[in-house]
Amino acid sequence: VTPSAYRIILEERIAKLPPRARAGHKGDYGHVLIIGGEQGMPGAARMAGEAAYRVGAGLVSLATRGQHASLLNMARPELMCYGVESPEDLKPLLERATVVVVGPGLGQGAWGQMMLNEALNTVHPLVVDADALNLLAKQPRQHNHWIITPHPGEASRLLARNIEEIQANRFVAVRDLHQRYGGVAVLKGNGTLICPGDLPLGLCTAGNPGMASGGMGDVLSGTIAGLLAQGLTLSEAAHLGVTIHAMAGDRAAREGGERGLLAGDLMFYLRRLANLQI
Ligand code: B4P
Ligand code: MG
Repeated sequence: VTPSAYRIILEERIAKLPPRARAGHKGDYGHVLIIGGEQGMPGAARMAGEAAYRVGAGLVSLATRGQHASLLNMARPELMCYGVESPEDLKPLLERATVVVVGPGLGQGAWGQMMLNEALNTVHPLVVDADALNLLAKQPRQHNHWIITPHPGEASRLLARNIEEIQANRFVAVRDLHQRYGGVAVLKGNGTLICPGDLPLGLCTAGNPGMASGGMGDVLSGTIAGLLAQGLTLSEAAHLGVTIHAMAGDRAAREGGERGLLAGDLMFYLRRLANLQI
């Protein structure tokens, strides 16, 4: 990759969300469905869902394990939470959604695989993260209507090369992810890279190591989905989502320091950044 093939995310790449119309209603701002929350991991789905709301999605539903549905609903009552145990349970939820996220806390068991298979039938924009990526690595396929958001560990499985190799050649890796899987590829980490396919690579210089803590990735996938729900394209949502997620992490770290930063601390700043339009 030559230097001219990539550049820092420039302002022109940062799409603006239009102001909300005076008579706007929740149906105008999309319906995000988050699929995840296998046993022991309901929090991941909750954080993705909350982030989608905080950047402006009109409605957010969670499709999760049956025993987690009421717990998640109590934890964040604005989230509509459905216990799903079969593809038939998921179908009507997929029909109502306008954007789908699959992966946060999905696990790699039979339930997760079943949910992923069904989610891949959607015709709507799809964000694929976490264990959905680990499952995808076992059965690679291409789509043009998805954004994949691997960290270097997931990228190593998706590309069948070791993490050191990925990290030493991140620009090559993100392009290879796009070529092998289609859509928009986001390679997370210090200096997150975005390969939209039709534009030079984007590099995000915001973010900090305080963000190396559980749940940060789930907040990113929900953020991107919330932006897609408001009508941004895959490429616009990936660029704006990565940028405001990293900036929210920087603002939260400025307040209280990097160490001890929690993914949930970003929510307050995500809302501000989604409104301020950086
Ligand atoms: P998992 O155990 O699968 O982690 P996870 O559940 O996906 O975590 P989460 O969803 O909270 O965070 P994510 O990374 O998705 O995998 C962790 C394992 O993967 C590690 O033990 C390691 O083996 C490997 N791995 C992951 N990242 C690695 C790296 N950078 N180098 C080497 N090995 C790595 O999302 C985190 C979010 O925070 C992203 O948006 C990311 O860009 C941001 N972030 C994290 N650290 C940052 C930093 N230093 N600077 C800027 N942004 C940062
Ligand atoms: Mg993750």
